[in-house]
Amino acid sequence: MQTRRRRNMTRPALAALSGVLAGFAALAVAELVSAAVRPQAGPVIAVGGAAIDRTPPAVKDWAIRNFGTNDKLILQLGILAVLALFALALGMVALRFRRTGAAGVLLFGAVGAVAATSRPDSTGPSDALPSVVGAVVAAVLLYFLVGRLLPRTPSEQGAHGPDRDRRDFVIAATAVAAASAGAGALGRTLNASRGHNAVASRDKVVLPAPASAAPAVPRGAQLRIPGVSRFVTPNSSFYRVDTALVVPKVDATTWRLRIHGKGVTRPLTLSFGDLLRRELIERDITLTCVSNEVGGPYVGNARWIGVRLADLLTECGVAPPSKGGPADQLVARSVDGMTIGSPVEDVMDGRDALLALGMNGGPLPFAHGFPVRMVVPGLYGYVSACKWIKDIELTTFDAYDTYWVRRKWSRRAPIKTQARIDTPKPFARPQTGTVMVAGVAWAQHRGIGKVEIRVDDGPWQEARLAAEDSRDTWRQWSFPWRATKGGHTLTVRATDGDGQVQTALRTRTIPDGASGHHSVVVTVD
Ligand SMILES: Nc1nc2c(c(=O)[nH]1)N[C@H]1C(S)=C(S)[C@@H](COP(=O)(O)O)O[C@H]1N2
Ligand SMILES: [Mo]
Repeated sequence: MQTRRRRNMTRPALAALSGVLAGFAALAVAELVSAAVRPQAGPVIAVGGAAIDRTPPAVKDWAIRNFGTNDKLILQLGILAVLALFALALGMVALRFRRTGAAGVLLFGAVGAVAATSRPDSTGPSDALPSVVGAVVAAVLLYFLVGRLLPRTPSEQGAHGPDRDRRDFVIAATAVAAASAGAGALGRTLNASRGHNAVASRDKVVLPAPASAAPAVPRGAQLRIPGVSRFVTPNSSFYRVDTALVVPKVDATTWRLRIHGKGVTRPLTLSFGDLLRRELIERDITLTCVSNEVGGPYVGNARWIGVRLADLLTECGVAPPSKGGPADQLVARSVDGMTIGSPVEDVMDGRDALLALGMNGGPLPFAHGFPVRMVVPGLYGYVSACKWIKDIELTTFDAYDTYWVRRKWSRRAPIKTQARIDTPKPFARPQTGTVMVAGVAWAQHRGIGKVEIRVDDGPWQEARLAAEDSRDTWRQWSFPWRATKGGHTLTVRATDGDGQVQTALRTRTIPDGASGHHSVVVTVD
């Protein structure tokens, strides 16, 4: 038997297309299977999550800085682009070596399976299924599709000739594409409706009136100057920083929180209802991310409702180190495998460290930790604000390093005093005359005592402070500047409630938060 090879350029191109179609089919089937397993077990999510965990801190910081909350979308698009390239290549390999090409597809499935099962939130070997089933289907399809491209023996070809072969391929490829699109869409829909119970449980939440309500925000805490941040950040514009590619949708009715560990004489397991029935307090607290650059956007202020964490810990028999307790670190674990470590001393020193159930008048949004998260005034989010919390373990800093600490961030990270100029914006062109310079300053739990502005290399001049809400919130300030023609640099610095002046020393965000002054360059016309 002798095979005839048609040497034209379209065959490699069609083989590459077969690779891409097989890759598409793999992802579509994986999506469908993940709907039966767990949405987070899908290969792109799993590989993306593994990539996030392995990204060097500097790169992660850069990504957060440049893509903001889009960093996750960019990552997923990147993964898809890499997959598409390999799929192209495998298709072309399969034209010469059909089995090798198909085996290559299986190898990709193995990568997805390993990533999915080794995620910290993995629920077991079933997490490998989306990748494995997707890859097996894709390997078979690639073998089959490329088979349509191989010339048949003259006897097989019979009277029909190469045109019939080409038609066969087009029909097969179209069928694969259509079936994949269908499977993928169905998987998407099923995955979207999986959060149904969680959504229903959130819709049913009615937060009781807090026993201790937050005092009304003083009139005058919010300046009426265009361009200044809203004093209370609406949930829809509250910054979001986390490692979750898929926002965890937790069903509050089955959610439990366990408190256990060193020095815990009475371990507790609490339901959402248990927390709702406890004494609730309401507080305004400003959250800040350690990845916030000087002048950056990762800071927001909200009105939280929650349970005082110190009371719960005391009930469990926990004592702070200063009172002889053996545990100096409280490790919070989330349903998605995040670990966040806070000093027990800080949590129990009288500040309003909360297990928060509510944010700005409603239950927590899913993206901000529904059903329960931690909030501790004065500590950066990565050492205090665990979202989707499910477990609290008392331990020591010596015994356990949390997620970010393993990635070279500091074990302890109180929020550094910062001031930000909200208006004028960088490179603005205001008119000569009085220009309102205004913004926010924060030094949570110490409060803001003073804000000063410097124009070019001039002296520091005191800005006017807006009313203070609490020591745990940011504070607005303004400065009427007599602007003169030409280019000017405006610089701001704050002094905290303890009288400590914000340092001019510029540091990076790693390892414990950026320091230095924010400045804005403007040209006065
Ligand atoms: N489960 C979980 N909780 C988390 C994180 C996370 O990645 N996963 N990120 C922390 C960080 S770094 C910050 S700054 C705050 C941000 O909270 P927000 O997204 O509600 O603003 O959440 C903290 N809690
Ligand atoms: Mo953060």
